[in-house]
Amino acid sequence: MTVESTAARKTTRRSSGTKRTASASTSTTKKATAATASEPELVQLLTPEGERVQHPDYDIDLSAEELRGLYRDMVLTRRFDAEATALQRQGELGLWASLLGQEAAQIGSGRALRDDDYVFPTYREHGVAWCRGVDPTNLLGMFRGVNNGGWDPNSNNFHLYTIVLGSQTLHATGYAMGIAKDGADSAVLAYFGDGASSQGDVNESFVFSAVYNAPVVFFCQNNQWAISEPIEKQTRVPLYQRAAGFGFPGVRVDGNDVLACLAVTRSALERARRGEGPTLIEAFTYRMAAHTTSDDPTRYRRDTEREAWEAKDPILRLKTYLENEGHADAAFFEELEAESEALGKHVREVVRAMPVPDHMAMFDHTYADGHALVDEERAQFAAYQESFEGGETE
Ligand SMILES: Cc1ncc(C[n+]2csc(CCOP(=O)(O)OP(=O)(O)O)c2C)c(N)n1
Ligand SMILES: [Mg+2]
Repeated sequence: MTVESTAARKTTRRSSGTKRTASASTSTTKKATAATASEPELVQLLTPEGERVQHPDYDIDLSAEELRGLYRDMVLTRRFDAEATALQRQGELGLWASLLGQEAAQIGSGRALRDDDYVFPTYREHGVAWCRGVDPTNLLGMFRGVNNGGWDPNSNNFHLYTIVLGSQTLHATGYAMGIAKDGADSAVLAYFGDGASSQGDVNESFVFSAVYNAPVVFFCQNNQWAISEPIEKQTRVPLYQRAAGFGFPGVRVDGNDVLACLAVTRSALERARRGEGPTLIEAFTYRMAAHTTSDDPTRYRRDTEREAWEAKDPILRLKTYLENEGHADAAFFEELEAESEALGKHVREVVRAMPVPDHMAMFDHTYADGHALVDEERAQFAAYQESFEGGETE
């Protein structure tokens, strides 16, 4: 069995002439959590080779049906994501932020939630949205530029996508403090990235949630990059260790292991429900695609790094496990393939049929009661539109 030794990744100073080395090599240790002073512990229940391993603090007992469900979630999410990327390339979307490689982190954590829990996502949580039952086509309106969000957050307890890095962690903390005041036992799950961990907002959220014992779980997807900035530019210590300085537990989980992500998130949510306060989960994963469709990662990272992470693919390892254990047969995989095709077709049809909104509508919901400056901008924009021959342009 091979266990990822995440901290084995060596970094070199990237001054002129030196290059960043590829990601972690694998070791042949039998223990699930190889840890030395320089190698942070990583919770793992399913190795990259699809072998089930045990962890003393986290375990999970799932039926074959539940395992197939997690696999289905990841496959359909990846398919939806690929479709959205293609739609952007065809000019149907203005932009897309792919989750490729992060399916296990998102499905594992998303499936740990109860219906009454509340989620505050970034802009990349398409897999979590799927778990919350948000219609995937609703995720595309904002990226097509036809609406400002696309869904009612309170319908699925899934807040709107948030672009301003880290700000949603403050919203999550405030919401969690509200839950505690109401005396409810729901919990809040707040997502953010390795880059966002440097934001003041995130650190302020840690302070408030710790001091007020707020029922919030911070789920950091450390996908190793913040656009072109590597994780080494964000922190001197493994991110999960920061939690200790704020007075709550932090744990690093294999973000490409859906079982471990589910087990760790479930445990942290239960802790929050018991009134024991926040937890920081660092899901150690990798952004396989570009930051967004506007980005070209070949400008700042090496192909060998991506290749090393391909061997740790979250979907492949669960497929291997399902097959080896006899939990899924050929018919299951064939049906899922057909379901993926149907989802792709549906997404394409819905996006192309999205109505073009009135140009002036973008001024409507900036303030609940209007604002003089917005009125001025509305008037300026209307005059600009009128300046074209024949009046307003399409
Ligand atoms: C406050 C703020 N600063 C800068 C940006 C521009 N920006 C958008 S995404 C991004 C990188 C975020 O990286 P990370 O938090 O690791 O999330 P990832 O995109 O890798 O999922 C930056 C700098 C922003 N949206 N908000
Ligand atoms: Mg990142």
